[in-house]
Amino acid sequence: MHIYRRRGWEIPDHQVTPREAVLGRRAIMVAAGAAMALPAAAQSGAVPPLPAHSRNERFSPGRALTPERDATTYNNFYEFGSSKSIARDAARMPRRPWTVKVEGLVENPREFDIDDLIRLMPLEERTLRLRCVEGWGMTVPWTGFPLAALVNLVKPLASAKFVSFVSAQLPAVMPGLRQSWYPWPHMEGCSVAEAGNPLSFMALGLYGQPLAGANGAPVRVLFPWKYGFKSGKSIVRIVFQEARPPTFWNTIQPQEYGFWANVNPAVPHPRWSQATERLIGSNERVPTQLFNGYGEFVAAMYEGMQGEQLYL
Ligand SMILES: Nc1nc2c(c(=O)[nH]1)N[C@H]1C(S)=C(S)[C@@H](COP(=O)(O)O)O[C@H]1N2
Ligand SMILES: [Mo]
Repeated sequence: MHIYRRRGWEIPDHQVTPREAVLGRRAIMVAAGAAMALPAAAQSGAVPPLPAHSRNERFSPGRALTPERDATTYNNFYEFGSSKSIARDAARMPRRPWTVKVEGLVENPREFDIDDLIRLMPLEERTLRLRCVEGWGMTVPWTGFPLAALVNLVKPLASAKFVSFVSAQLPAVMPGLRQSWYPWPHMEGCSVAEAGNPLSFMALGLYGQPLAGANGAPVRVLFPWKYGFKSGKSIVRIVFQEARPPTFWNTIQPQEYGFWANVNPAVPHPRWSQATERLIGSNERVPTQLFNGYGEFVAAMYEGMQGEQLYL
């Protein structure tokens, strides 16, 4: 396997095109001619380019990057349907105007226009792994800001114990919402401590470009040590609260998808093993790691929580 480890003097990850992506694109152009457009080209809503930002190497994954084309065309986004091929439909996501309301048990509740939020927050690029509970994984460079920066701005009250993340519910562009047996809107949650962890991230971009609809435009949350279903897309509302919020997959099937959902290769899903994962793009199978390899940053948060189902 080709592992790409960036050194300080090298160019940012988003400027490095993985070899597979180059070959894939060339093959597409030869096969379909110049009229072939990647889904990103047709995104709806004019979005300004991401402002200048630095790179944060603290969480560098030591794993090859997933080709951009795979990360942007193989997705889970049930609002657009339950297939992996929703990128074309999700390109209809209206990315502007967009507001994110932060409310509940905080000193400074606030409704942010997305571009004001971008100006206020400390932007950085960081490369993270994402591990889906279904058994696949990817490694991509995200641009965004630490969720902790937003938490510090709104100042949670001492009574706030949990945070919920509500995704957009836009019937005009989201055919998946017609699947009325799902508990829309998509909602996810974490503890206030988890929201303040330096690994928790609010992503605005992928591979140096503003997020495409498929990856959760214009802003989505990322908890890279948890199964991917915790990382809600297209966030419109963040609520600080005392009670643990109901969450999407946990409501649908609590025996299969827990609230904490920390990645653990030793705890199988009731219907399949979690010992290994398939890297999308290369299809290589590699061992899954406890906390998706991020234990040094997050394990301490779960000490003394033995009574909880932390790994499902
Ligand atoms: N709103 C919303 N967020 C979501 C989902 C979804 O269906 N709806 N799918 C989740 C799942 S299961 C995964 S694995 C990741 C996938 O993120 P990606 O498509 O950017 O790889 O998004 C998560 N966030
Ligand atoms: Mo997932």
